[in-house]
Amino acid sequence: MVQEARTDRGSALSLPRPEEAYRDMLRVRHVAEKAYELFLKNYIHGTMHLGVGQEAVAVGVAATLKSGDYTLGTYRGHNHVVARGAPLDACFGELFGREIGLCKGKGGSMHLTSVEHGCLGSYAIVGAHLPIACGTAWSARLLGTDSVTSCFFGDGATNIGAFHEALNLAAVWKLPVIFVCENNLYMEYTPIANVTAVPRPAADRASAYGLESIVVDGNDIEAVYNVAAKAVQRARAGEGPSLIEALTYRQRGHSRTDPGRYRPSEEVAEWLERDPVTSFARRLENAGWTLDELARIEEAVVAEVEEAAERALASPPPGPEELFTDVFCGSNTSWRN
Ligand SMILES: Cc1ncc(C[n+]2csc(CCOP(=O)(O)OP(=O)(O)O)c2C)c(N)n1
Ligand SMILES: [Mg+2]
Repeated sequence: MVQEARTDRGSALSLPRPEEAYRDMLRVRHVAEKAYELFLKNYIHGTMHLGVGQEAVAVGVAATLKSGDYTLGTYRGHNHVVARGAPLDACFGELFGREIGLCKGKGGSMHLTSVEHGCLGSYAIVGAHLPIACGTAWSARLLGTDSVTSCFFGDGATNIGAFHEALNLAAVWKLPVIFVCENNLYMEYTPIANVTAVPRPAADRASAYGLESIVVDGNDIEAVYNVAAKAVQRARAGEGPSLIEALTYRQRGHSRTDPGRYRPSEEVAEWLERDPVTSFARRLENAGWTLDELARIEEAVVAEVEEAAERALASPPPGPEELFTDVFCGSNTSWRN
């Protein structure tokens, strides 16, 4: 039986554009799946850190941002750059080291960057980018724009000095930045509790900087959207930073060399049950989308991802003349001025 689309669909959801958000979550998920397939075929050199299972954090926050807002993330950064709308062929091209890549193939998986889409870098040094996020937020103040910076990092970063320095500075200067800790229970192979004095690594430290303690279900895109929207509004109104701890789970190992066997199988199974993409699909179905429609949305995204990967594979590696371009920032680079 063909289901009829309901006319009031979506009215019970708190996300403004639920279908778009679903499409973005699927893009993020299928880019990761395709990247994994091509990694196994040796198209991606070095390692790669996937954010499969953490899509609701990236997409939920991105849905609260507008053009001109900044995003900084970690080596587990594909999700955030795709969620901000960077072209998929350029994302794949960067992973494959091709000319079409976001950084002409010179950065690779851990350094996806797209200034045009507000993505001011993915950083492989744990915690290093939090003070940089203070800098981009401070630049908005100096330039008199209403730009907000979103800064994503893992639970492990909360034990790094730079986390505390950045939080303190942002609070003292009331900087327009939202710090988002993606608490996925592990820092590489180490469970949080083994090396952290408090159970909630970010939220339990918020009061040290005069900030509200915010914990959110990071697998629930609506919940993420709601807390992020409030934080962004606060930042734009000049009321200073927020620190959000999003509880989530990386469904795969830390990087491609890690099968993740140190995790109890019941724990993995429990989190797979709470997969953010399928949970949101169920919610859309309850809100009036038909299963057919949801399937068609996914088919279209899969086709889009396949085509983007093909285009990237057809692109050549950067030529030797690119070796010294974009290495140092020239004085004519508009985003620095
Ligand atoms: C300053 C620094 N120390 C150690 C490492 C090695 N390292 C890479 S990822 C990682 C774990 C970080 O865990 P978390 O912040 O929770 O992020 P997740 O990988 O879970 O997203 C470590 C220790 C590093 N890259 N930088
Ligand atoms: Mg972690």
